[in-house]
Amino acid sequence: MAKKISRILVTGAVGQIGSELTLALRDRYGAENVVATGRKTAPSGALLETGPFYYIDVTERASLEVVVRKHDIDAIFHMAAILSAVGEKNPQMCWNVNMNGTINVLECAMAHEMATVIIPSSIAAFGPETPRFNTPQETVLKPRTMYGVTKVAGELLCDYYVRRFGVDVRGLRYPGIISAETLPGGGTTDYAVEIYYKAVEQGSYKCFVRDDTALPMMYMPDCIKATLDLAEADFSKLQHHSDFNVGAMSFTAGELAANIAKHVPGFTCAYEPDFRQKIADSWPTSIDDSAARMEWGWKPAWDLDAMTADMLTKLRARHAKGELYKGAAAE
Ligand code: AKB
Repeated sequence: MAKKISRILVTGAVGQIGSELTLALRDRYGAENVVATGRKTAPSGALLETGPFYYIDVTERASLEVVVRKHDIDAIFHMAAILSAVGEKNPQMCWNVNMNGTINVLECAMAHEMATVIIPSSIAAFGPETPRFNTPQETVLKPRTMYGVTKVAGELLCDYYVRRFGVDVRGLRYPGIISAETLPGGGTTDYAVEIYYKAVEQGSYKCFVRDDTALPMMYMPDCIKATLDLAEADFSKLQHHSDFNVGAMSFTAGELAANIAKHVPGFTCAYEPDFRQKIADSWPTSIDDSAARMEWGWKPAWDLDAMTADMLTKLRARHAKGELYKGAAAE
């Protein structure tokens, strides 16, 4: 019988997804049962005020072990990772953090017979040889970025621990995630978040990919729901484990700018592609997520129109309080 999740540790809890996921987990499992951890960046008030927080380095197993033992942890949501753009600037650091972090979490989960471990993957696992439209679940995985290399290796490593050691590991291939609370740190899809902040702050944006660049994206409430639903799915019904495709919406940078302009009169967007264009061009434009739909009931709720209206409402409220750009990239 599958074990029940009771006491959770979140790595990368100060990052874009980790910061909102930690609060959602605290609502669900009780604040004192969800331990937030980060490496360097100071946590926001909400993270500190609502439950325990520790600084750890996932590349050092001992620092993870101390917190796991102290809080008798039985589930880890491993969100700490170096993303694609930063990874291309420092590939060795990307390999070290992503691979050693992943194996330390897996070893720790095995040693403590944990109920479950969530280790996300990404659309970065795909590469230019992968079919770009409606990218299948099973397909060519030949990424060109170090981040993508660590995601493919991570998926294989996680599935190895499932089959070889019986560790309950699950993961999703996140698309670009868009949110109004914490800025992403060093990804290629960051333009789809920054554009909203700049629209609210200054009514214009300089985008680092071409206007015809189409990528799969997801709004944060769907991202949190997908992560929690997968974590709580019946393990015996899962045929896949660490590599679920999950889709929500796909649009070009130009369509995104036009959508924002409907709500921000006079909004303008200029396009000045940099090194991240090549990364974006190697990723899918849309995702076939039928395995996730069939195996654990995945269904997104947010589309571009609804997301834009919600993002702008939230960011305008934060702007009025003088809060924007405080939650910069976290490690
Ligand atoms: C990135 O752009 O690197 C990430 C991702 C798609 O995993 N947001």
